[in-house]
Amino acid sequence: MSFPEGFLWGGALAANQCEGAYLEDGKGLCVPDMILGGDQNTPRTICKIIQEGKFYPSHEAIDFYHHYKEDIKLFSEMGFKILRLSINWGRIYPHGDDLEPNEAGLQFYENVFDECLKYGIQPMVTLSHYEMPWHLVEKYQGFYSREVIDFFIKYAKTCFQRYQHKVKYWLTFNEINAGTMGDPLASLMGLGYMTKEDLQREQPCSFDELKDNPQQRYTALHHQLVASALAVIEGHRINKNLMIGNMISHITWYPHTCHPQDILAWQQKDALFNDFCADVQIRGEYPNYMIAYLKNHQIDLSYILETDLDILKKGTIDFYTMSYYISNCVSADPHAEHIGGNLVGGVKNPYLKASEWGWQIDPLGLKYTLKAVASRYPHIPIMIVENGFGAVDKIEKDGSIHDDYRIEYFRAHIQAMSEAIDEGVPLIGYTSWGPIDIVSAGTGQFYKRYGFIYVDRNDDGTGDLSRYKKDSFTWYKKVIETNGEEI
Ligand code: BGP
Repeated sequence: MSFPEGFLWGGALAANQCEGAYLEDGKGLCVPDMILGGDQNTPRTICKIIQEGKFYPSHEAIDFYHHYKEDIKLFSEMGFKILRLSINWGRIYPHGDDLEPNEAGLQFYENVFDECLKYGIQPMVTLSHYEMPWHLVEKYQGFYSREVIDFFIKYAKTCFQRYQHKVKYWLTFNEINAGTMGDPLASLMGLGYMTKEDLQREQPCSFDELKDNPQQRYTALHHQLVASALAVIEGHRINKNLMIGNMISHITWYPHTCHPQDILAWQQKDALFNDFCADVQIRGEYPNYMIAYLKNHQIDLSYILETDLDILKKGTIDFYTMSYYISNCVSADPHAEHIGGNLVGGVKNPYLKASEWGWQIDPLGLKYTLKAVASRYPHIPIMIVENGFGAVDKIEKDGSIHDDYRIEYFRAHIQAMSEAIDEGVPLIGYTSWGPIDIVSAGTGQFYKRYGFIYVDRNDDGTGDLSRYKKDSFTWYKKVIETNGEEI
């Protein structure tokens, strides 16, 4: 086993999925606060008017806002070296376009970071993990409006200035490439984008009913890429020692067969989904294949200004990070068997098993992916900032939770990481997703759990929020203690 000295083991959370306290201490409403929870039979719905008496998972979540000391202590017990958290934009600028930041929000994160540092855990910050203030969605259609770039930069600068001596690793946007897919949930969460017509709706509607406008969506994504590059420039101007990265939702794609048509379909999918945003952020320019794709799809590119090209060139990132959960196949055959249940779709791989949500489990795919990323971008380090297994856990009468399926998932993925390192991949850290049970982003459920720590919280809003250690807790502690020698 070959994890380097000082390898950054830890976990990753998003503010909106754990904090709760959705209107406390001056926080404004954010995108997830407007999305109702679903369950196994009902999809999530959205409405611009909060529905009294209905269950919104982000409003209380697992109340990390009031439990952070207890939770960070548990993370330190596992030996975490790093904790990836997001700052909720709406705690700092409640409406997004406010003139002054909200001191109570700034102080909250200062306290959280101090608590981490007390245990030798370094905090790592995502500036925007699906947490755009709702006011920016309603008034500006999120990043579709160029003005939102300035609001984001003001927010980013406030955070860099305040926390530069406590936080070294920063990510601008979570899964910035999510907006390339045209899925309305991903567009809203990632870009804060909805069409004008859909924003008029006064009744809750499911995401399937929302419209996609590719011209507006690609405009919004471009503005987000410019905002990200500008944030890198500003962050480095404030403190040149900050390490500022991107964050890619990496779905590993395979051609379904070796038919040349499948190979071409796979190549295109991989380029558009995985490579495009990373190429812009690392190489500092739009790749030719993307310009061609947009033109071929009648997208008017006049939203790309000359000055933007300069910003993209200068604002390249310091390290590559990704989430990795699954792999899927691509087929040119429209009749190939598709997988249901996840946002990105894809064709079934007969060699892989899937979780209850259709997420295909592929540890070797992680090795392949790490090697592919390292050879595409050979000059920067890599960190996996999300990876984990969403499953239904059963709590026994004595409070124990036997989650060997989760241990099995992690064991195989950590093994794959170590093999990739042996083959030359410059991997510097690993933050598992949801080290404590939190709200699921895609389904809004508590039923889908990721944690090493169980939280007594259910989809009907019941549960007293007590924390319990699962079997995986002790297992991950050992992994960290032995620097990946014992898995
Ligand atoms: C990623 C998001 C996370 C997270 C994770 C698991 O896409 O960055 O916020 O939730 O996926 O997805 P889910 O919660 O839908 O199971």
